[in-house]
Amino acid sequence: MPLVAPFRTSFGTETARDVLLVRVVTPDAEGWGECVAMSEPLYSAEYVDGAAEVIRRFLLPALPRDVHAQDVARALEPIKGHRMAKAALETAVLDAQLRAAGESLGRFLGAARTRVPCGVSVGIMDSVPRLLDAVAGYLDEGYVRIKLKIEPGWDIEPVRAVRERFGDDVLLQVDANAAYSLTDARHLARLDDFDLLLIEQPLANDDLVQHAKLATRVRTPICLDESIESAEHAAAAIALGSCSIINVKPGRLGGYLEARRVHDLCRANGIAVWCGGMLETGLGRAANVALAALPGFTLPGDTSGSRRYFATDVTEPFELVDGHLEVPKGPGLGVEPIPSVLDEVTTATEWITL
Ligand code: OSB
Ligand code: MG
Repeated sequence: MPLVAPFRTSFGTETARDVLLVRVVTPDAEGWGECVAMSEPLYSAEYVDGAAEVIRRFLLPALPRDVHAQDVARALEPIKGHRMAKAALETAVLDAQLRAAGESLGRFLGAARTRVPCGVSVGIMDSVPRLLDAVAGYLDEGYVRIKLKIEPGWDIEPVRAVRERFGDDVLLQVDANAAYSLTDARHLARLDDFDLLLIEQPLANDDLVQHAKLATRVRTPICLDESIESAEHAAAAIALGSCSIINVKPGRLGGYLEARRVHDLCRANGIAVWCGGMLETGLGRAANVALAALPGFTLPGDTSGSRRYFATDVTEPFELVDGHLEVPKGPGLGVEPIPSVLDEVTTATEWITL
């Protein structure tokens, strides 16, 4: 699916998403799960063709025919990693189960609100004026929080420019996608002047100890994304003091059930969470919005409207109302692919019978 504009981060530029959708068909219902793995293994080790392969070859054969969503993770446990692939499968099973039971995902997860406030993730641009135009457009659309992607050479100046143009009241944060090292601590401390909500994943994915050291050298709160692949990682990061905020991304964590576990753990430990995104279509977006309605999600998420990324979404588009998205109320994800749109973007399908 083509993106409305290139999305540049410190690890690369996306112009389209190659989306893997898992559709589970049971005697009672069908369910959908979106795999958030990207085309190339640049954000994490997973990539979309690898996810398809591991699902086909290892994950599906490990599932009992009548598996309950709550038992999927345990059944898949012997297979290491591949959390985005596992998440897609578990979500599809859960969606089918909830549709059969007539229960919405929000209700199942414990949503405490009917709508969630929305932030937007703004990519690295060719120039500061272009960035300011993009941010102005998003603020006009009603986004309540701006996240700027940063990298060495695109950090202090764009943040300063956004603060100067839009003022101190705009909720503003940055995401480095692991582009810095601890030797950049003094440079990163210059961001302290701009009253940011947080700096997301400044250092490498596996650097929990270094993030804890960085946290003593910058005042801006540190938020982890890539580093947290499970509730155990979250517990370790909290114990070490590596972060005071966690970006909860269900794909990265292996599914919505593990995401809820991380939410519960953080809530009990006074660690704020917010819902991240991976350029999801309406299917993944619907599930993220349900998750973001849980009570511990105290910061706006990267739950933007469909048109932030796609001119035509595979579901009815999610549209901001007063800076918020409505939590779907229907059974399961509460949204379905529009058959004609799905057909048009489908490049391959594969059916596997258990
Ligand atoms: O680091 O949060 C990230 C997109 C792809 C991979 C990683 C990240 C992102 C985003 C966009 O920041 C979030 C979204 O709007 O879906
Ligand atoms: Mg991130």
